[in-house]
Amino acid sequence: MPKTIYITTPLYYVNAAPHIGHSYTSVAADCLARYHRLRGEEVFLLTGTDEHGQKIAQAAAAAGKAPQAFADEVVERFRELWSLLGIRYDYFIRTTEPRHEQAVREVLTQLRGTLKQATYQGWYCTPDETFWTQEELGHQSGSSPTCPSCQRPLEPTNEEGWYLPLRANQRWLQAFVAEHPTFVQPETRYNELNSLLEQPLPEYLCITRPKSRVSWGIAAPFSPNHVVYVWFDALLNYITVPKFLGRAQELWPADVHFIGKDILRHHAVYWPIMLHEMGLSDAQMPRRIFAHGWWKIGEQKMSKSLGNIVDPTIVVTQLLKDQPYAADVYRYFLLREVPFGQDGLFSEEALVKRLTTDLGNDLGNLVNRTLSMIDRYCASRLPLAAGPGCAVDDESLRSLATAVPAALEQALSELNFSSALETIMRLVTEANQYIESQAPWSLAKAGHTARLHGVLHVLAEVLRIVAIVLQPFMPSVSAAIWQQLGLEGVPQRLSDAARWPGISDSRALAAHPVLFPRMEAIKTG
Ligand code: ME8
Repeated sequence: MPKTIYITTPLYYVNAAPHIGHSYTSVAADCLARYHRLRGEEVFLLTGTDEHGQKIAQAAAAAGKAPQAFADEVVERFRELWSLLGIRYDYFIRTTEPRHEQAVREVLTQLRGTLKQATYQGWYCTPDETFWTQEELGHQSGSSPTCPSCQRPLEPTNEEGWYLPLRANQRWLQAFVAEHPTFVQPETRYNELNSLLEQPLPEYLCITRPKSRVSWGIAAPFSPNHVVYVWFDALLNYITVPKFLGRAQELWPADVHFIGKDILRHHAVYWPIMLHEMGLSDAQMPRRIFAHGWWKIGEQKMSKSLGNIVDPTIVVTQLLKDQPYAADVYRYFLLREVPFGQDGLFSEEALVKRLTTDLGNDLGNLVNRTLSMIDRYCASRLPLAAGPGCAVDDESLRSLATAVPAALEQALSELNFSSALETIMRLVTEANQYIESQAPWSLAKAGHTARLHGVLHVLAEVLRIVAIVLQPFMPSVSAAIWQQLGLEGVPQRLSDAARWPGISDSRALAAHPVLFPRMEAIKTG
């Protein structure tokens, strides 16, 4: 039985509602999952929320709520957003789920012999829930160092607890990373990991917290005075879920962990070391970690704790309120605007520009013009026959269209979403140019009916292919194009995209309202 493709998102903290950054990771993960399903593969997409730790406890206290009640409320914001954006996950794990808590305790019990009990002196970043040793802070000395990752002030820590050996695993990890050049992507992050590993790692990672300081966590099984460090708890979800669902054989190892570059160290250092200590072999390590870039506002990372966030729900339901496929417009923007892996600047102007140009002027226009001409010149029925004459033009568009699935495959094997969309949109542009060069209205005037139907046949086939290949990116738009063409259901198989012709009976078009109403409607609406 082929392995089920297992894709994960980070477990987002429930200290505040989700913003564009969170939606980015989830949209990318959903797009990849949909792509594999379209290829006929079995896929399991795991997402969820990270609900323990000091940061959540503090946010709950500030809201005057108990941590669990607070988490119960915020988690709904994530679920609602994923539903709004068409994120189709197979399981939603909350780290407060008893089955997960139990599994974490079991792992700790199993690791008890390798853990060291000691007192830790160092620095702690509460917003990142991350320890830093004086060594790692390098040149920063004195009493108020800042976090190397988020630049916020660190708090001194002096804590008795249990420690996972990091440095003892460094050689193993270095060798593993060297032998698996695609373990971390993109290449910049792989290089970042290698430079990190060129320096000595801290000797240990403290994986417990004294209850006296942080009570909101999973009780450590062997110490009544400690809870489990939130990162140790959360990372384990990737393996606890397949285990408690009884699907570990089929799912593990994870194929892609999607993360942002802010949590590379946790995923590419702590996580493999945890798994290695748990006795997993090299072949059982996660296959790929992709650390994408940040959405920024000006020079700063968009972040809940910096308070400079853009709420995706507002973008979709207010800014794009007149768009029938608002969520897809938003998905398109995120995946097309910035090469996956690089940072991007979010602005409403940039979003509206993509909507107006790529989607309105190019894609929407192609669909609308083609279907209106089929209405007018073919009595609203899809023309089946290839036309006489101009075979060279037809052939060039046909070969471009039928090559798109392979190009998509290549781009998505590298998780290059923007390049995949660029390829699809190139086909759209070429098809619009084909309309100009073939001028169906002139063919109609001159009475060249066979050629006219041939041109519209080519265009209908292009639309059919566009509907299929757009499916992972814009599922509702894909379904709409498919239905407007009068085809049944929704695109099911990527392999159908390379077939030409793929429309075998002369179906009647369905109603075809404009897919992307013009910009003015947004402004005045
Ligand atoms: O780190 N741009 O949760 P978190 C792009 N609970 N992506 C962004 C972003 C931005 N400005 N801001 C956040 C945690 N993200 C831990 C994870 S996993 C076992 C535990 C995305 O709520 C990006 O994927 O802070 C980043 O890694 C994640 O949200 C962090 O979410």
